Amino acid sequence: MMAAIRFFCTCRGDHMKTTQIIAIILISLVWAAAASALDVQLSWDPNSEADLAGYKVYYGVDGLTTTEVQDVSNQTIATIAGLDPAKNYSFAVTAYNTSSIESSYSNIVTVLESVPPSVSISSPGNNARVSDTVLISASATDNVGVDKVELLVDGVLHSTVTAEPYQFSLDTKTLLPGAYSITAKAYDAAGNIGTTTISLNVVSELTPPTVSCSVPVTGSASGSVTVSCSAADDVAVTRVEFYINNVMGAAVNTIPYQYAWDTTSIPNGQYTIAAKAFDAAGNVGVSADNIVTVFNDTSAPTVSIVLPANNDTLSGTVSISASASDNVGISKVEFYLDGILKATSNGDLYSYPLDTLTTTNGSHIISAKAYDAAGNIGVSADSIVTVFNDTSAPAVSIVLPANSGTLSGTVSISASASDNVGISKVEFYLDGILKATSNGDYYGYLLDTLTIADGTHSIAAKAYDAAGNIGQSGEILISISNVPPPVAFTITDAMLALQIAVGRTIPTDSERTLLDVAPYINGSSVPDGKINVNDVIVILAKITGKII
Ligand SMILES: [Ca+2]
Ligand SMILES: [Ca+2]
Ligand SMILES: [Ca+2]
Ligand SMILES: [Ca+2]
Repeated sequence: MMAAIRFFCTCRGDHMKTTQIIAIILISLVWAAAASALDVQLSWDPNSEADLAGYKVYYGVDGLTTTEVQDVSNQTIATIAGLDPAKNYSFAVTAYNTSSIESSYSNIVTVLESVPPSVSISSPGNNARVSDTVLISASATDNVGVDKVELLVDGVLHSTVTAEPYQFSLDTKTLLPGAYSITAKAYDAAGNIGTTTISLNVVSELTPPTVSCSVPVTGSASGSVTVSCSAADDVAVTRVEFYINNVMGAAVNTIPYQYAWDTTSIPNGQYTIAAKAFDAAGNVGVSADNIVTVFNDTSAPTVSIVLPANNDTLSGTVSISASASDNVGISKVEFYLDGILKATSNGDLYSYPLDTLTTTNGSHIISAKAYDAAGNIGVSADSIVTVFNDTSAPAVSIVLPANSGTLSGTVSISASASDNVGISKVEFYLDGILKATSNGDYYGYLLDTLTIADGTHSIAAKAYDAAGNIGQSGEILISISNVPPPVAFTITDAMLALQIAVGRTIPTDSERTLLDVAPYINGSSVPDGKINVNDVIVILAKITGKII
């Protein structure tokens, strides 16, 4: 550290005893930071006496009562190093001659302490936003003493305070909104100056908007979620910003303050929703946090056909069933036949009845789709089935008895039946009334004709297949005759009748002769004298004229 001080020394040279340095003039004084040691450079006018031997520099703190001295020989320049910049130093120079006679002090020059006050602005903070009247508080200290503190706004002196507290009242209403530099300048008695500068942002008002938000979901949020905020301000809300996990998602300038938050492009998990509301002065209100759990179901259900099994053959109405599961839940299961939607099942049991008669015989594909609430779709493997419905009726015909036959006693009734699939039973009808059912390989039964009246009867059969198709046979007509064989009446029978007619066991010869026993059968004479069963017997009693 170098301070250069130049003295002009005018020394009268006539008498060394009275040698005087009559003028020492400071020509320069330079030093660096006060915190470091100070070097002061002195120079002075030379003494012109012939016996000059040298110079001595005297210096002391706060005057020359107590001094240090340095003999600097006959140089007219000296550097006093290592001084404390926090102290006031006084300097003087003497000249001495070859007889060691020393002059009195030259003029005394003083170097004041060079430590500036330290000053800071404690409030408001740097870059603070202010409005109306702002109290600016500064603190200033100095190694010696603070004389005054000045407040400058954008470099222009605003006011001065000479004693603590160093507080300044700044009316910002006289300022246009914007940034201003605020400088506090502290002076000490030595004229050292400490400064500090902050920036203040002058705004029209400082009341921030209020804002609160809601996310109208319960439980997990998914898809597009509407975040709604309400905001109010003493002047006007100019903007609401929406934040998801502290990252702005949207800014809205007008009511309604709503944000359609798309949750489908973010990972599932917990999110913090908040909003900031701004007014024209730049004041910001921040909402409370809303914690939302996002869950978007991206897993499709699994589904499989349980019934029918692959390669099953189906007929009639069959139950189609599926098994389905999902990480969240099944909303519905659709059943497809050959790719065409046939049924939708919403309940716990995923099934429906398929009437295979509504489709063609042959190979068909059964499949199912399962949906979850998020619209994910699981598709089952195909179940390949064969539909076969028997629509062909059996053929049936009566084998025995032959048509138009005459029957008596117990006779066999039989039929022949065939079907494209198989006969399940054959029914036998007599005169339209079911008489017997045959399930075995042989379609027949025994008819006891004695249980029915003699005469003409009809016989028919019906053949059934497993599908309920019925084949009807042709009708067979039979004649039943169970009358005993006719018995021939003889002359003996006629004699018996004569005996009954005459009232004697042995008719007389005359009666034998005169009575003619002439059988008439059904109104006709029977020349051979025989009477058949059921014939009407007419006995003529010529002798008595009686007719029996
Ligand atoms: Ca000072
Ligand atoms: Ca406001
Ligand atoms: Ca799912
Ligand atoms: Ca059939």
